[in-house]
Amino acid sequence: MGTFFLVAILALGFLIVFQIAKASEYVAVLKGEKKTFEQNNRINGFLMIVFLVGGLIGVWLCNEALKGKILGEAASDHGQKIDDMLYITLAITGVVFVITQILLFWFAFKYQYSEKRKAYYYPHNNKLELIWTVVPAIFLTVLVGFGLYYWFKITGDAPKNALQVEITGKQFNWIGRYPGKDNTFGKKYYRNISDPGNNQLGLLWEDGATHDDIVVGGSDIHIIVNKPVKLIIGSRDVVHDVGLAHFRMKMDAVPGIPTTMWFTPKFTTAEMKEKTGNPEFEYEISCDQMCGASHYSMKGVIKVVTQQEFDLWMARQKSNYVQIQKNETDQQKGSDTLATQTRTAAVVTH
Ligand SMILES: [Cu+2]
Repeated sequence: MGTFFLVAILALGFLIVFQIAKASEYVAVLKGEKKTFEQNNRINGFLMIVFLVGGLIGVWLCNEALKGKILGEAASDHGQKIDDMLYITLAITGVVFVITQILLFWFAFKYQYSEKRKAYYYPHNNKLELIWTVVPAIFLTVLVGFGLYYWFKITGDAPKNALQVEITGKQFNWIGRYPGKDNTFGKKYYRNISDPGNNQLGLLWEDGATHDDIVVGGSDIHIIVNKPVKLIIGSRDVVHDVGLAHFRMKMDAVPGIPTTMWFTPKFTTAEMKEKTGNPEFEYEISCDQMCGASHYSMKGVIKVVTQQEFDLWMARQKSNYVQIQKNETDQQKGSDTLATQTRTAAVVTH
């Protein structure tokens, strides 16, 4: 019903504009072309100023209305730098925007057609062209240069003491892995992936380094405050993207090609709960790449905790290998008990 009304309103609007245009054509014929032209010219010139003032007020109002509604302070060291770059870029382009818009509309108004004036023919000026090419080029080079510098830093070598966490995307959630005590991620092979067999990452058990690897769900990834963390990102199926808006970080998760990025979180989840006044606050991992029907549901959580809390949490984790061994023993025990029960039952009935 709503769509019907919308279409009806649009059609009606079109009809009205069409009728007005037609009517003004008849009026022009009656009044004489020249007079109408002059009148239209004045109206258009005046509208240029209306657009200029209205537009600039709109920009200011929009800014006021949305102030404080964006993500707030960046929660990582690199995030802070990225925000600084964004604000510097906004300030420079903002000043240029305001100046050029004022000139554009003001000139259109001031130099509207007049019978008394003849246009000055001025087709070429090398000096001017050089200035308006070189000056923006310098500014853009500096901005892009800073961007590249931080990009190489974020994707480059992490500090030696960095915590290593592997994040793997799949349709439709995340899997985290820690290297365990040996600080080495064991080998994996995609053909070994088995969800029913509790080997979500396809770890190769022949490689001893896998035995202490700890695999956690995408809502249970823990990292340490004020300690660099290196994320090793991959995917099990299609291209996903680890989006960490609060840390201002994001990186594609590509099957077969590990990508990395590192940063240092500045506030624990608990501190952020206080800072934002939101007791439900969590650092969210969103998938920033359209990856299929349930793409929207790929929410993961990164918990930023103190070193002490992290150690306690880590001590409680069992490696994927140990979990599988335990399951197998339990199953073994289960079938043994069943066999004993059947035997006992057989003896009783006898
Ligand atoms: Cu995804």
